[in-house]
Amino acid sequence: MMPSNQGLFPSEAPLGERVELSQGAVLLRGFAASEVPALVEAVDEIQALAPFRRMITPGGHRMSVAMTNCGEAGWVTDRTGYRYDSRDPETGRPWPPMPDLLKKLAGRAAAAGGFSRFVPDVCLINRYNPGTRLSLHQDRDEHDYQQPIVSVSIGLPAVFLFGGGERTERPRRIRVESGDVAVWGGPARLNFHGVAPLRDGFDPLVGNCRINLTFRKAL
Ligand code: MD6
Ligand code: FE
Repeated sequence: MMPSNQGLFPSEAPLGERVELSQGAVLLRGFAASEVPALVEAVDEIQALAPFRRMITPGGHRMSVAMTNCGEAGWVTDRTGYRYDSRDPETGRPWPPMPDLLKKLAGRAAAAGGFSRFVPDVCLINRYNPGTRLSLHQDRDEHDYQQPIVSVSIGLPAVFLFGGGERTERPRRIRVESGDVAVWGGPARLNFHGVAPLRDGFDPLVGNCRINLTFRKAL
C-alpha cells in the first residue's frame, strides 16, 4: 500500500506534489518555497513605493484584502468599477516595475502548469490579515483569456476556494501554504474562486499575514 500523508503536519506535504484542481488548474506545492525570502524582500521594496491599501468596490464596500501592484499596470477598483491602470491612483505615479525574479518565477511556474511562454505584465499583490477573506469571483478584467494566471502564496496558510464556471457550483476547499503556486488557465480560466477568512497565526518571515502574488498578462 502507498504510505499515506496521515500523521504528517501539513507543511510536511511532499514538495513538488501536483494537485489538479480541475482541468486547466493545478496547485504546485512548494514550487516557490526556496524563493520565498527573496519574494518577501521584493514585496517590501514594492510596498515602500506603492503602499498596500484597501480599495472600494463599485458597490461601495471597502475590501478587507489590502492590495498593491507592480508591473506595467495594476488592478484597481473604485466607485467607477474595476480596471487595470498604468498609474497608482494613491500616488499618481506609475506602479513599481516587476522585479525580474518575480517575472521569471511566474514564467517557470506557468510552464510547469502546462502553459509555455507566459510573460506577465502585471502582478497584483494581496495582503490578508487574520479574519480577512476574498469572496467568490471570476478574474475577467484581462484582455486575453487564453493567457493563464499564476498565483503564489506567501506567509500564513489559507483555504483557497475553487469553484466552477457558475457561481452556484459549490467550491472545493484546498489548503495553500507559503511557497505553493497555483497555475490556472484554459478551461479553468473563468472559474469562480476565493479565499476563506484567514486564521490567526504567525509566520517567521511575514508575521501574522498572508501575501498572495497574482501574475497576469492583462494588457
Ligand atoms: C488569493 N487569488 O489567493 C486570491 N485569482 O489571495 C485569486 O483571486 C486568484 O489565486 C485568479 C487565479 C488565481 C488566484
Ligand atoms: Fe482572482
